[in-house]
Amino acid sequence: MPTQRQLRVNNLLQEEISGILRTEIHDPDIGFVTITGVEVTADLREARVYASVLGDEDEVHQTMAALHRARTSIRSALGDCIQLKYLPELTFELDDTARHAQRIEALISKFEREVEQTAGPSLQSIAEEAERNFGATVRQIAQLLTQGRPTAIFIHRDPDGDALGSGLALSLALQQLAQSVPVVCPDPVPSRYQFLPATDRVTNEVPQRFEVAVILDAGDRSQLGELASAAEQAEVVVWIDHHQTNQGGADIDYLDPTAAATALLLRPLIDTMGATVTPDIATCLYTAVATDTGFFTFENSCAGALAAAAELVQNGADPHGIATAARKQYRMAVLRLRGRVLTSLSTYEAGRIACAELTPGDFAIAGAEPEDTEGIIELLKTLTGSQVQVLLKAVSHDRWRVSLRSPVIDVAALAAQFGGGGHRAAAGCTMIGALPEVRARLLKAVASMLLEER
Ligand SMILES: [Mn+2]
Repeated sequence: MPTQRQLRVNNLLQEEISGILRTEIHDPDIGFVTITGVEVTADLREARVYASVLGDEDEVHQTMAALHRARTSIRSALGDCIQLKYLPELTFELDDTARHAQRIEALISKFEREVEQTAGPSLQSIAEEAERNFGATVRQIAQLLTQGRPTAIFIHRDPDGDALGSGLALSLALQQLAQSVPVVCPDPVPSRYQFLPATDRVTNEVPQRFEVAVILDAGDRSQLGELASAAEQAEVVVWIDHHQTNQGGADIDYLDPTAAATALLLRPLIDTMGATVTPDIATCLYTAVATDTGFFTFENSCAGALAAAAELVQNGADPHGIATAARKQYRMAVLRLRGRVLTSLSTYEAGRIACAELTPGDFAIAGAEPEDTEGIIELLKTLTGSQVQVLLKAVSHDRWRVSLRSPVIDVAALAAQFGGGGHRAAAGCTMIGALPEVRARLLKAVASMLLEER
C-alpha cells in the first residue's frame, strides 16, 4: 500500500507530466497519449509513469519510444515547476488492457474523493475518463468492423436480454454501414424477447464464410455451446463482455467487469463506428441494460447504468412497453401451483420460519411438473418477519425435495444434516418419509439452529 505522501506525489507528477507533454514537448513521434497514472517508489527516487496511447501497434510503439527518449527533458521540466527533495527518475510504461480495470477503479475513487472535497467533476467526466481508458480498444474494434469484412456475431446459449439486445443492436448498427451480419446463437429467441427488432437475424446456423467473429456477453467460451469452435474459426475474434470471471484470450478483448451490461460497452463502439442510435437500436440496448439490472433493482444498478438508460429513452426506447413485453409470463399450471403453495403456507417459531409444501396431489390438480416450482421459494421470502424459508416438493409420496433459504442461519449446514448442501443462504436436500414426519424433523432442526442464533 502506498503512503499518503506517495499518493500525493503520484497525483502531482501525473498532473505535471500531462501538462509538460501538452505544452513543452513537441516531438512529432509522440502520438495521442494520456498519462493514466504514476507510481512513485517509497524513497521517491523512481517513478513509473503509465501512458495509454491511441492507435495501432506501430503508433503505440513509436510513441512509447519517443517518451523514453524525452524522459530526461521531461524530468528537468519537472524540476522547474515542482519542489521535491529528490526528482524521481522516470520510466514510461504502456498502460495496457490488463491494467484498465484497476486504473478505472483508481480513477473513480480519485473522482469520488474530489467530489467529497468540492462540487467536483460530473458523472459525465467519470464516464469520459473510463471511455478514454478503453478508447484504444474501442477504436481498434470500430476500425475492424467498418472495413466491410464478412462478420458474424455470437451470443451465449439460453440468450437473455443483454445477449440478444447487444447482438441485435450491433447487427443493426452494422446494417447502417451496409453490412448484413447475423446473430448466431445455439438456442432460439425466447418468446418474451420476440418484441425486439430484427429478431429474424438470430440463427443457429454458422455462416459459410466470415472473417471476423464478435462474441458478446459470454463469460467463457463454453457459453457458446456447440458453436464455440465455429467462432474460433474466424481470422479475428473480438470478445466484448462484462462478466467478472471472464479470462479473455481473444485477438481483441474488450472486457469491463464494472459495466452493468455488455450493451453499455457497445454505446461508445457504435458512436466510434459512425452509426446512429436509432429508436430500434435504443430499444435493444435499453432492454439489455434493464434486464441485466433487474429493471434497475440489482446491486449493479449504478448511476452510469441509469444515465445510459435515460439517454436511450431520449433516443426512442419505451421503458413501459419494454418492461411489459419482457416481463416473465407463466403458464396457467404454474400460477395454479403457486396458488396451492401459498394455501399450504404456515409459520412456526413466532413467524420466524415460513414453511410450505407441494404434495403429489397439488401437482396433479394444478397440472404442473416438478420444473414449474422454479422461483416459488422467492414468494415465501416476501413474507414479513420470516427468517428461514422451507419448501417441501414431492418427488413421490414419500420422497421430498427440500429447498431452504435464510439470510440469518447457515442453511448449507442445515441441509448437510440431511445429506444435502448448497450455499450459506440457499441450500437443499432430499428427505424420505411421510410428510408430517419429514416436516417435523426438518422444523426441529431449523428451530434449534435459530435458537443458537439468538
Ligand atoms: Mn450480461
